Amino acid sequence: MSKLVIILGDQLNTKLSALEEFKKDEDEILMMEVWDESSYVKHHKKKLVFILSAMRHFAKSLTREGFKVSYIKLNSQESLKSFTETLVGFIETRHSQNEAFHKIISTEASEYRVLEMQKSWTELLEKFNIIFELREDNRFLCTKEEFSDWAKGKKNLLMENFYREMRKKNNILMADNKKPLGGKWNYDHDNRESLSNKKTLNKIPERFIPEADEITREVIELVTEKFSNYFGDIEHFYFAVTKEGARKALEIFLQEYLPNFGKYQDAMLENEAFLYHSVISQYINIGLLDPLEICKLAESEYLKGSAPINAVEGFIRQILGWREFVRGIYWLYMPDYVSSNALEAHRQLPEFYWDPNKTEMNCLKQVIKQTKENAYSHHIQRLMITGNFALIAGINPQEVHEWYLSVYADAYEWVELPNTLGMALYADAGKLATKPYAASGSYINKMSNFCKNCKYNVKEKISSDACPFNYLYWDFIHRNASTLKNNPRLAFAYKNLENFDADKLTAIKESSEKFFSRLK
Ligand code: FAD
Ligand code: DLZ
Ligand code: SF4
Repeated sequence: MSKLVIILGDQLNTKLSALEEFKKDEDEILMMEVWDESSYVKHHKKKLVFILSAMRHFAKSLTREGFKVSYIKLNSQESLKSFTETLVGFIETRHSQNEAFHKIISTEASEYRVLEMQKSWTELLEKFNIIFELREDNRFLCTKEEFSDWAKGKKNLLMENFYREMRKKNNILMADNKKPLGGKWNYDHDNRESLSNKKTLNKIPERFIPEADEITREVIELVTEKFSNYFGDIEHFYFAVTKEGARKALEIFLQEYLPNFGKYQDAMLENEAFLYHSVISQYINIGLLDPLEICKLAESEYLKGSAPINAVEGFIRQILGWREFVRGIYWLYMPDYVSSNALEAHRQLPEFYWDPNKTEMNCLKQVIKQTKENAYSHHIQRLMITGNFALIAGINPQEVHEWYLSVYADAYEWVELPNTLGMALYADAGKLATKPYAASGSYINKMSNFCKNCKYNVKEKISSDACPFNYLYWDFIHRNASTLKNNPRLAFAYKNLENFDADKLTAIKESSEKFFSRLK
């Protein structure tokens, strides 16, 4: 009797724990495309094409390597609503053909929702006399247990401290004397240059775009037919869908973009969605790239002298530090985390998040337009434009969460939720970030060229053509004083607020009210 290994859509890697001890001559793999996974949020069409095409390519490469694979396609009879129903249907068919599995193995799902489902399979499969084994996810550098051990007894969980531990544990950018290479742990201060007035623009290299093959074209047809009402443009699909393609994209990034990654990490430009970012999160999150290998390759660019320390350290910190840290936070606080709303924000998500033509605020229009086109926007755009607006306008965190989970090709709840609820909205009362990332128009004007083409005036604070970020920022600070004023990182803002006279405060409130009354 053989074993069946289930591989989920974001587990596309042959080093997956569920595949350990796999016997090619006896065992079998099952991969399932199911309706529930396509519809738990209305995923961006490019995200759907990416994941379904990558799953199909992975199954094909497994077959080529001699694995026996059963693959259930979304538009086939066997594909049912959920993983559970589809799995049961599959086992029943095999039983009716006198083919039985004695054991089913799976790697823990990356998201709470699916992990709970997997946990129910032990009892379910007993009825079929099948043992179910659920293995730990080995695609992360810090286990859930290690993270909760690290967090134990700490009043505040600081990413920077966690990151240093990860550097030491994985021996990345470390000198022999256990000190950081280059002398400093963190070069963030060197990473805040703007690009808004630069000739350097001409030098941003062209992006690598692999050609869509027959499998991808078939998935594009499927998504066009079945998910036409979902958000996002399907045209100009540009993601790699194989391990080799993702690796090529990474190598091009390391050679052509990494040297400038640090310096311009926070910069934003109209019509330049990617700048010097790596655009690889979607590949790492589904298993096509390995996080430790990426960090080592980036480190070697520094050791070879091809990229400066601020760029390499900054890039590695995102993967070894932030990525692992947000996952740790997710598992430490789920399931309650998803419903947090510390700032009691209840306003509904404005329509323009789904249709950029419905706003005249150019920064929001441009970032949402890029999101619609690419299923991508870079970190500062997510945090300081769409996130910042949702924060200061008091948009309901659960609605914002659903938006971020839908619109980006790299979005899975374990990584999206802490970034949205914790980092962008401070809805978790500071479990992830030490302060809310609230900012007025002057930050956006400093870091981008969006304000040059905006109907609003970024220099104006309150008048009818004033940039809404300016008065909404102070309205936010004032509105949330009881919760935030003792935060030492906001001391400067609250000190300023104290000096506002009553008329100024009234004008801020009135402009904000007026803005909100027009917001749909
Ligand atoms: P780069 O800027 O080139 O960074 C390199 C890599 O570092 C990324 O590929 C990613 O794997 C990792 N990384 C960087 N920042 C973070 C972070 N804050 N958390 C976790 N990993 C990070 N990232 C996702 O992968 N999925 C999401 O659903 C997601 N949702 C987000 C929602 C909000 C509100 C915010 C503020 C951030 C979110 N991020 C998310 C984090 C980050 O914005 C993306 O990882 C990054 O923009 C991906 O683009 P890139 O590959 O070009 O990254
Ligand atoms: C995101 C996604 C989608 C859209 N479709 C599928 C699918 O049909 N089959 C599958 O195995 N995985 C899919 N995924 C990824 C899963 O949602 C992902 O594996 C879980 O979210 C992990 O918890
Ligand atoms: Fe955005 Fe204000 Fe600048 Fe317009 S003026 S682009 S709304 S920051």
